[in-house]
Amino acid sequence: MLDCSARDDSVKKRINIGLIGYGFMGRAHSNAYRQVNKFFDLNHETVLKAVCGRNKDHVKAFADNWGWETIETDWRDLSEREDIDLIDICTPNNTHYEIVMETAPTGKMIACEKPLAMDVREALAMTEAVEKEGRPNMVWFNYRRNPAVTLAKEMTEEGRLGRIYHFRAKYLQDWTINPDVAQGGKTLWRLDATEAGSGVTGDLLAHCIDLALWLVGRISSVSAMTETFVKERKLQDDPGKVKPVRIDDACAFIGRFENGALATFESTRYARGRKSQNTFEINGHNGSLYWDMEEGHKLSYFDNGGDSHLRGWRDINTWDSEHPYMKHWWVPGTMIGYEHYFTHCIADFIEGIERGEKTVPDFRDGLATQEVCDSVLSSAEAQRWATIKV
Ligand code: SOE
Repeated sequence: MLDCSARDDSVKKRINIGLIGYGFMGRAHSNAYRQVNKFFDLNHETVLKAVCGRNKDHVKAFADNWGWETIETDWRDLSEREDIDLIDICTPNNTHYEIVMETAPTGKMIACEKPLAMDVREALAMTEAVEKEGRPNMVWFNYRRNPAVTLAKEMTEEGRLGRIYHFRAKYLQDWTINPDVAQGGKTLWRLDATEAGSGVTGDLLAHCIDLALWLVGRISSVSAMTETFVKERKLQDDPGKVKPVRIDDACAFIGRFENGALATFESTRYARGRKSQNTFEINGHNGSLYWDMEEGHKLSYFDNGGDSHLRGWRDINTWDSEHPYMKHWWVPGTMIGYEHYFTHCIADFIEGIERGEKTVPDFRDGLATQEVCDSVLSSAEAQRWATIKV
C-alpha cells in the first residue's frame, strides 16, 4: 500500500490510478492525470494503471487512446487489485455508493465525481466508510479550481468584502428542451432519476452549492421550487419505450446561511441559448465579486474603498503568474480553460497528501453539499422551508 504521508524529495513515488467509467468525466480525469506531472512539481507521479468499463472493446479503445496500461470489465476486480492506489469513480450516480462501500475497506484512496451520492443516507455512510480508513478522499468539484474562483476564495478569506449579505448563483443550460432527447443509457443517464437521483439539483446546483459553502459558509435552511417540463421521454437503450421523467428539469431556491447572509440559486436545462452559464455574485459590506464561467478567467470586483467618484466595477483577468495556479501554465495573458480545473484538482489532492493535510473538497464536504441538495428537493416537494441538519 502506497505511503503518501512521508515527503521524500529524492524519489518520485507512484500513485497507480484505477479509473472506473470512461465517459465525459473519464476523459476529463484521464487528461488531468496525464498533464499533472508535466506542469506541477510534485513528489508523486500519477500512473494510468487501469481503466474499467463493462464493454471490453470500448474500454480497450479508450485505454489505447489515453494510455491506460490495462483494462478491467468488472469494477470489483479493479478495486481488489493490489497494484492500484487510488480508485477514481466516474460512473453514474447510482453506482457511487456500492463502489465506495466495497472499496474503502481495501484502504485505497478514493476520488469520486459529484454529486457524491444519490442522497444523504448514502453520502453519510460513504463518508464514514472512508473516514474509518483514514485514507485521502476527494469529490471532484472542479470549479473551485478555476483561478478566478480560487482568487475569490482568497479575497473573502482576507476579509476584503467585509460582512457578506448575499450570495447569488445560477447554472443554466438548454440541452434538454427538445422532447425527443431520450433518457437513460450510456450518454443520457443524467435524465433518468433511477441513475442520477435528481436532475439539475444534483447535477448543476451541486456545483453552485459547493461554491457557496466554500466561499460563504454553511447554509441552515432553504425554500425551493422545481419543475419537470417534459413529463415523459423515450429510453435511449430502447427507443420504442417511453417512461415518465422523474428528474427536476429546473430548480430555484432561496436560503439562509448560518452567518446571516441570504442565498439565491437558480438552475435549468431550459434556458434557450445558455450552454453552461455558471455564475455567482457575492455582495459584502465593503465590496462585491462576480464570476461567470463563460468568461472564466475574469473575476469582477467592486471595491467600496477609496475616492467615491472613482469607484466602479473592475475586471481582474486572472492570467498573470501571481494568480492561483497560473505560474504552472503558459506566459501571462494566455488563457486556460475547463480541462485545467481538473488538473488543478488532482495537483491539489497530491499536494495535500504530501503535506499531510485534509484534501478539499473531501467526502465530508461532498456530504455537506448533499445535505443541501436533499433539503432543496424535500422543500420543493413539501412546498415549505426545510432546515438543514448539521
Ligand atoms: C451536465 O451537462 C454537465 O456535464 C455536468 O454533469 C457537469 O458537472 C457540469 O460541469 C457541466 O455540465
